[in-house]
Amino acid sequence: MTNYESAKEKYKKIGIDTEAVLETLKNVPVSLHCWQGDDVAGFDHDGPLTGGIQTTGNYPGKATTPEELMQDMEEVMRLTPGKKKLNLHACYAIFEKGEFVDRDKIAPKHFKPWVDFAKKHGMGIDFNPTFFSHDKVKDGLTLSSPDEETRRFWIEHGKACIRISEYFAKETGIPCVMNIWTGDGYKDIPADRMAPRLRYKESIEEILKEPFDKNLVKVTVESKVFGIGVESYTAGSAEFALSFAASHDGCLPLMDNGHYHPTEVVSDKIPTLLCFFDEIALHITRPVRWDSDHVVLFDDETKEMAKEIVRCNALNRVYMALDYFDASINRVSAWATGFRSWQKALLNAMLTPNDELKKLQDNAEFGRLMATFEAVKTLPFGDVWEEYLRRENTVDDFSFYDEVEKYEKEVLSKR
Ligand code: RNT
Ligand code: ZN
Repeated sequence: MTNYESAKEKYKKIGIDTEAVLETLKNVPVSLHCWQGDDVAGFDHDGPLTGGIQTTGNYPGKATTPEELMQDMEEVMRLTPGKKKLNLHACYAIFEKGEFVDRDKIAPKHFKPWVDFAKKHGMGIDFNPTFFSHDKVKDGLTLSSPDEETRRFWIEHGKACIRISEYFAKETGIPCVMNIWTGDGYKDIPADRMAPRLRYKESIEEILKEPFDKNLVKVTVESKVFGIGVESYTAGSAEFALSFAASHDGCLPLMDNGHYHPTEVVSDKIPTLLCFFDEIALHITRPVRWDSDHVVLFDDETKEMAKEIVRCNALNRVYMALDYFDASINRVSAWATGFRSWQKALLNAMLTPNDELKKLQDNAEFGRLMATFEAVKTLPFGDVWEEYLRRENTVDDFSFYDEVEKYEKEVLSKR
């Protein structure tokens, strides 16, 4: 009997069919962000990363061209099990030699190579307007700016991105999630907290006037509590994003688990929002003390978020996207480790006897509930994980870094 077969028996005893679990898991799409590959640089500007976000580290071998970024992403896909969706930012537009088009004028054709890439790998595409790292960000503001010309520019950018998102959906046959996040806010105590939010609200409403098919493009609004240099106030606060999504047809809230106060947990917010929204979206990251965008690991809160999605039966109601960027270690390793961790968290959630545990809660058998929770923790999860990797033709955990090192030697070190 193999380790997997013995694990399968153990799980069967608590009512879990590991075969069905593996079949489900490999078909759940998770959005793989392009921006771990080049420290959120993109191809449409030379300036620094702004908007209250920052990458730290300068590990060698970073991708600097679309070809390199795609090559690295293919390596990440080879190193990870499970179904992927491609997540792009508008600043990753690909121009012809000598061509430059500003963000208010970008068009589907600037993303044609990405569409070809997605089709080659059978992936859908998600999209993000890039409201940062640009000289039209005025005094740290975009959609909430009091300056009409600035606001107009960024509204036009949003509209262009809706057109591009619809193009992605039509080309791939898979709906595109288009996420609006701006770093708009103030370093120090503002004198007016409402007007920027009203302008932000009106700007998104303007963007949404662009005609589009709501079944093809899912517009999400991402909130944030603070950013670097934007410590005192952000226009797109949690209440702002939630209220906006709740009051605008076809709009969904997006929660990034790095964007809340340290004792708040997104795992508890997932079932809450699922009571009110048909669909919600997530940015999965790892905050260390703050929104530090560390690589996602198989840690407690990551497990808990996955558990909530699974036990709410909401795998088809939650758009899951990864969002982290670490430049201090091998970027391909960082990228793939985060994806593998989320796959582990989903598998772990599916290997939990959720129905039985729910019954214990309803029957107020709290002692038994605690004991069962503890018993589940030492089930042979690793044996099922290994089997999943084997079936997905993916390297096991202990050989993973050897593969990374090989790629570093053969490709990254030559850049
Ligand atoms: C920033 C937000 C945002 C970005 C990406 C690059 O704090 O999390 O989602 O990380 O758009
Ligand atoms: Zn995010």
